[in-house]
Parts: sequence; structure tokens; C-alpha cells
Amino acid sequence: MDLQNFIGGEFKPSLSNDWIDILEPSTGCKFARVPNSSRGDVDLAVSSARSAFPMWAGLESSERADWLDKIGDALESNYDKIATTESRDTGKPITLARQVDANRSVMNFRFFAQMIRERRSETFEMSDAKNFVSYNPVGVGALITPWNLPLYLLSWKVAPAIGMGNTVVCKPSELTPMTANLLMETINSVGLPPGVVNLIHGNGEGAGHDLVAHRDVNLVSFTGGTATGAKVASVAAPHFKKLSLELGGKNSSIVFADCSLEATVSGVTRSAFLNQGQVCLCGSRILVEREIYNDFTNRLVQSVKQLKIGDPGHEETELGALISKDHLMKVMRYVDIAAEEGGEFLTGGHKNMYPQLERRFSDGYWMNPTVISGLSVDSRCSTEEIFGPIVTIHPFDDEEQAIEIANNTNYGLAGSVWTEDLEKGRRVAERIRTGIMWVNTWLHRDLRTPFGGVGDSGIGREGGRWSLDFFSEPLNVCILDKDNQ
Ligand code: TXE
Repeated sequence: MDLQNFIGGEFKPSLSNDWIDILEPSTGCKFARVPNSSRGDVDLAVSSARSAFPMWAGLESSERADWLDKIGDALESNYDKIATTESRDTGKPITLARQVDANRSVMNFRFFAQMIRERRSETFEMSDAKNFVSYNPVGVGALITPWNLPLYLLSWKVAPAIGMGNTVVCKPSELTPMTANLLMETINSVGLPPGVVNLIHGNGEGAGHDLVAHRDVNLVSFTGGTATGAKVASVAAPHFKKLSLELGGKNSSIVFADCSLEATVSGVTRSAFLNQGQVCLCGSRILVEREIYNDFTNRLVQSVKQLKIGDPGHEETELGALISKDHLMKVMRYVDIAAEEGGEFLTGGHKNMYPQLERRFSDGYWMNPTVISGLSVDSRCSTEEIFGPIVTIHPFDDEEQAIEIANNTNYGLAGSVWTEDLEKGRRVAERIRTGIMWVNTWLHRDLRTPFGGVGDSGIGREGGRWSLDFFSEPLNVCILDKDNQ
């Protein structure tokens, strides 16, 4: 299957004759190709978005909200196709693809449709004047997304961006382009005006870079790795493009002795290994109060050993394949690093690296979930983003020490605290240098809340009104009231 770019309401062949193979992570087999788009393709896509901008920006926000609902409804009718496509393209379990990718992508469109309808302009009265704040679209947006939650993250950007009156060019990850293509088919099927949403395929250094650098792109919303985020920022910043960067994470799950043990073991396991640990919010360093360290560690190890790894298409599968061979190699390198750093493998490790699977998966990118103890909290495995099924576990003595350890990475995206003392939970959570903390839960998302990180985890916030703010420019009009002078 050869995918095409979507420009000006049409699927168009790329001007380049260069292709990128799309491989199925569970088998390593090629099943599609995407064009490795050239600068000429980027120019066409940006110019199409630019041409559509005045008409689209001129609509009433309620009209744009109606379009979002139409897209959400059409996506919902493709619910099963989204889930199976996403599961195949990413190697993630089908149940996860349904719950998160299919479900939440539909929700993103509906949620932002409602928020945009309810949004009111603000006024600020002075004794002799009145200020009216309105929110105007920024212009053409570049929306660049990664491979771990392809459609979910793309819909999270497209919906508020076009809802606020911008037109956009999307650049999905070259590793997982299938559901982005499906979204374009959906957008085409509902008849969204041509040029409002465009999509180019291609690699990051080429099409991604050219899109960010394009002089007619006013805004860049990027989710991906920290090193890439730095490159994107260095290209966008000199042109003062509006920029939001949601980057990596190294998040702590802080377990206190007074936690509800069973629920915590299950919550911490899920937080460590969901999507094979390939979620920027995953809790990949587990800090446990010393009093229960041995007991908790034993229970965690039992829980991890019970995780069902295998065919992503099976209903009972809990862990699938990693995204690519390169990524698997990068993650496995941390097993070597952990051994060099003196870690003890409680699950996985060199002796138990690969799961036993059917033959057809022998060329896929598989790895057993790995729990490592005995490492220093400053070790590379405990402070660097691995983005795979590897976690480290460490004891702590008191609240202060837990907070200190949780804050000793350059990242600051998320984290969780597990305790029956909710005051303590909140107190500790509020002292972590990060963007989002959960107490006794994880990945419990209210779409109205801010999402984003600090430090190496990025700049800016999206989500709820923060998305609407990012995808718009506030304009204040101050009118003198002569009668009150
Ligand atoms: O992502 P990249 P990669 C982390 C994780 C992973 C690392 C690298 O640690 O190991 O990042 O992953 C596009 N200009 N996360 O290499 O390269 C690229 O084509 C413009 C965390 O797959 O950051 C893709 O569409 N765009 C993350 C997108 O950026 C560029 C999720 C992300 O790719 C570009 C994924 C450039 N110069 C990985 N170079 C999270 N926060 O959830 C690449 N791209």
C-alpha cells in the first residue's frame, strides 16, 4: 500500500520519487510505503493552508465547532478500523488501541468542539474605559507528531488548531503514518473545505525540518524526543514562531508504606509498562518507602511476570512489540548499561531478554519487561529516558528524600504518589518539579487540565483552555468611555 500526501483536499503523489518503507513492529514485515516528501511538497502544503486561511478564519467559531463534531462522528464510525490499524502500525495491544487511540481521538474532536462553543471573549472594565479581549487565529500551524500515540496526539493538536481558526499542515511520524492517513480520509469524507487540514509524509530531517523552517508557518506544535525538540526550537525561534514542545519524561512513581498495596502494585505496573513503556508519562523509576521495599518489590515482580506479552491482535495481550529495530537496540543498550552500573535484574535482563513467541514474530521487535534494582538514583538507567519496558526500583527513607530523588532528573513531565494519606499525597505531589502528578492513579486524564512539562520535558502547555490559548493570539481592544471621563 502506497500512501500519498493530502494537500488542498486531494490525495496527491509526492514530487519526490523517494519512499520510506513501513514495517509492522510485531513481525518486522513491510506492509506499506510513504513518500519521503521534498521541500516542494512542503511548499505546496503550506501554500494550500495559507490560501484556505482567510475563509476558515472568517467563519463563526460555532461553525468551526460543528465541523469538529462532524469529524468526530465520522471517526467514530471508523472506530474498529482505527484500532486495528493503530495496533498493526505501532505493535501495541488491540485493547489499548481501542481504549486510548480510537476512543480518545474521537473524544478530542468532541471535547474541543464543546470548549470552542462555550468560549466567551473577556472584558475588563476601568473607571473610564472598557477592554475587550478577543482570540484570533495565529495563521498556518505545523503539527508534528511521534509514533507512540499517533492518532491520539494528532487529533489532540488538529482539533483545537482548526477549531480556533488556524489552517494546518500535519507531519506524522514516518514510522506510524497509517492512522494519520485515515484521519485525512475521514476529513475528506465529511467535506471539510480544502486546504484547512493538509498532511505531508516524510522524515524529520527533511520534510519535518522544512515545514518548521517555512516562512509561511506561524506556529509549531511538536511532540517527540527532547533532542529533536531542541532542533525544532532552534529553527523556529529566530522567526518568533509560536512554539509548543512536548518532549520526553523520566517520571517517578512514589510509593509510601501506607499505600493500598494491591491497588498500588497494579497501578505502578500499568504505569511502568503501558504501551511497552513507550509513553512519555510512564513511571519508569519506582521509589518505595524502605519499610515495605522488599514486600512491594516481590509483589511488583510477580505482577510484571504475569503480564501477557504476545500477538498485539489478541484480546488478552497486555504487552506488544517495540516500535522499531533501532528503538529496540537503543532500549536494549540500557540492559548493558544497567549491568555495567551494577544493577540486579529482577525480571528480564541478558538471560531473559526475549519472550517466547510464535514463529511469525521472530523478526519483530520484542523484549521482556525488565525490572532492575540495586542501582544508584543518579545512575544513567534511573535518570535518562529509556522509553521502553525497563524500570528501576529504589528505596527511600522519608518524604524529603522521596522528593529529592524524584527531582533529580533533567526532565519534569509527570509522576505519581501512592498513599492512603491524601494530604501527604498532595503535599508531596506539589513539591515535584513537573507538569502533572497523580495521587493513587495514573493516566487519569481530564481534557480540561493543562498538559506539558518543564526542563527537558519541554515548554508550554496544551489541553483545555491552554490549547485554545496556544492556538490563538489574544487581541485587547481598549475603548474610552467619554461619559465616564
Ligand atoms: O522521535 P523524534 P524518535 C523520545 C523517546 C525516543 C526519542 C526519539 O525517548 O527514544 O524521543 O524518538 C519529527 N524537524 N520520544 O526519534 O525524532 C519526526 O519525523 C522537525 C518521546 O522517533 O523526536 C516525527 O514526526 N521534525 C515522545 C517527530 O518529529 C522532526 C514520543 C518525532 O520524532 C525533526 C516519541 C526535525 N529536525 C519519542 N526530526 C513523547 N514525548 O511522547 C524528527 N522530526
